[in-house]
Amino acid sequence: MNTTRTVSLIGAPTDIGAGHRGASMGPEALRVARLGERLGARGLQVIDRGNLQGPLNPWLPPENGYRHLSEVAVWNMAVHTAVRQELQAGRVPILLGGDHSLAIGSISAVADHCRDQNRKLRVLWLDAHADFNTAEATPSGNIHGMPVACLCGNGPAELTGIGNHAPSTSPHVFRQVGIRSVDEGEKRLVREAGMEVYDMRHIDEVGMKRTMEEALADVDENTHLHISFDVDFLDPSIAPGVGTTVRGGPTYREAQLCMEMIADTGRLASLDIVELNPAYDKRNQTAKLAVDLVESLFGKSTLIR
Ligand code: HAR
Ligand code: MN
Ligand code: MN
Ligand code: MN
Repeated sequence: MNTTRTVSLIGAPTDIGAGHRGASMGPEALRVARLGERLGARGLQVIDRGNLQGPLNPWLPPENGYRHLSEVAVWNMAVHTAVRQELQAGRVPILLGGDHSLAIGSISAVADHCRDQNRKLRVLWLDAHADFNTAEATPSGNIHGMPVACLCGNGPAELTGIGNHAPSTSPHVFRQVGIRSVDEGEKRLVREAGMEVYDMRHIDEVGMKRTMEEALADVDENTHLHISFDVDFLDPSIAPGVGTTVRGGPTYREAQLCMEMIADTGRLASLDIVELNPAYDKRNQTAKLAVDLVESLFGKSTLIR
């Protein structure tokens, strides 16, 4: 039996949904930090699919509450198709963002796949932000603040309709970890949706170990575990290379433990690495840290016992 897992790197070089330019350079920064080689050294087979293509960023103000809606939709359709194709081939897709609006394309593809395969979907959303905004609640119109809402059917048809099923998924599929910046209207929406949020206050109080035990509690044999890793999840003192830093995030060791506990489930089946912004980074340190953490996600451990 061939048990070698194959991962596919899919670059989506765009900042179309973001409030700062530069996340478009994320895919190359991750390659320069040797993401593919490091995963290869872990015994994984790695295919680099190169970069998807899409519209340039016109950098316009919001229209009806959204910035660049049509361009965001085009990028997400490309991401959806690419991710779906890798899943159907039995590979583990790794989306190299790009900003977090791209999770609409990747998670809608994962949700379609799970529906076809009769598998339970669980999404761990590692982020400083809840990304649950709507046109009414958003302070910015930036769609990277809206992907979770769109995936749950609360958004424009151009985005909620991506994939075979609208809505793609529902709030109970998500476990959000590291949250510490949620807009007022957005907070109300998160509460009403009953989404499980492990915010920084929770992590402060019970620690990362118990937080992850809770977040992973009902992951079972039949679970497809998707990780949406927004690099601004991390404390800015270790990860300055993002557009929207929020202080008070997980430390290096807390982040490692989070990744190691996910690896321990053995159920990781797809991944987004998003919001890395080399324009705000120094000597590619944030990309290197992201690669280090992704290695742990795929089973690299400092454990001796
Ligand atoms: N909540 C703010 C907004 O909607 C900021 C969102 C920032 N989002 C990301 N991704 N960086 O998590 O504009
Ligand atoms: Mn995000
Ligand atoms: Mn974020
Ligand atoms: Mn589909």
